[in-house]
Amino acid sequence: MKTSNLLIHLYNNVDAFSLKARHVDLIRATLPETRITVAEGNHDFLEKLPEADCVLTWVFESGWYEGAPKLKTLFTPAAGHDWVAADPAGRVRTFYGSFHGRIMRESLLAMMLHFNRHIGKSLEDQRKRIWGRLDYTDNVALFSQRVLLVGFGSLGQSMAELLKAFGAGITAVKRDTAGFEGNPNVDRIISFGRLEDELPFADHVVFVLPGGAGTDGIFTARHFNAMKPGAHLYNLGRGNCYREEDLLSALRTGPLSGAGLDVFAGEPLAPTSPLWEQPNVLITPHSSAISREYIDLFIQEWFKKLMEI
Ligand code: OXD
Repeated sequence: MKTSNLLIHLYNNVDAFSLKARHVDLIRATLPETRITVAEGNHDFLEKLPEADCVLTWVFESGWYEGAPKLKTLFTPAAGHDWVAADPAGRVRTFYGSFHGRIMRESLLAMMLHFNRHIGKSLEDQRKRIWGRLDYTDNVALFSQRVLLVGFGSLGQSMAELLKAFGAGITAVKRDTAGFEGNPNVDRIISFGRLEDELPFADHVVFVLPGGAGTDGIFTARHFNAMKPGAHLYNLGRGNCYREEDLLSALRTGPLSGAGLDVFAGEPLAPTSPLWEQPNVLITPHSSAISREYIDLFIQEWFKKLMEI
């Protein structure tokens, strides 16, 4: 699709999520015939919006579409639909990012290896100058383990590719499995209704689900009870899919041995949350997608989509 008037507002308080001069240079070089405006803040963005036919932005409220009569396409890096509303009139095509998997799968792997290789213990021993070589009998390799990916959109699929290379056995859970049966990176793909049958066999259960009413509380206390004793849970999607009280209870009294948590029911995680003090929990501050390559990957994906649409 040809873009004549591009308006960019890609500032984010996470520096890696903000547009840099080198990105603007690349866009100018790739689209020499396009008029490119980089907004200087929200006010400037809204002022320039009436002329734009394509927008790259982190935030867009549904009421703003009325003030954008020439707008045809809107692209946001976010995977979730939390910050950019779709056009209520359905006129403007809105595209959400689907490039995050290549970054987030490395964050997931770091969490898994942290638990499998007892890195927390090594750090603690190092601080105390302890040579605890005899305490690693529980070390385990991913190639002997089973991973259950709850959610098999672009993130889950990318994670499966990496975990498969490590030799892990992989089952994916998807609401609608049609068309995914032959995926070469998973051993099995099942519908959500069969999740409870798989939980007793999974060493690692990974949540990469979108937020919203469709996933609210879908993993219940009954599901936690069905998990394999000693299993680990990871959440890199949204924090609404289980109750944190149920998670805590599974961490304190079993069956869970640990959890790697990047997202929470409320963010930032409250200083009073008992999760901070739970010893078998690894907390990251919704940072699993933060990486220097973030905006480069977004722009690559955007160029590709522009050619396709
Ligand atoms: C997203 C995120 O892109 O959570 O949705 O970072």
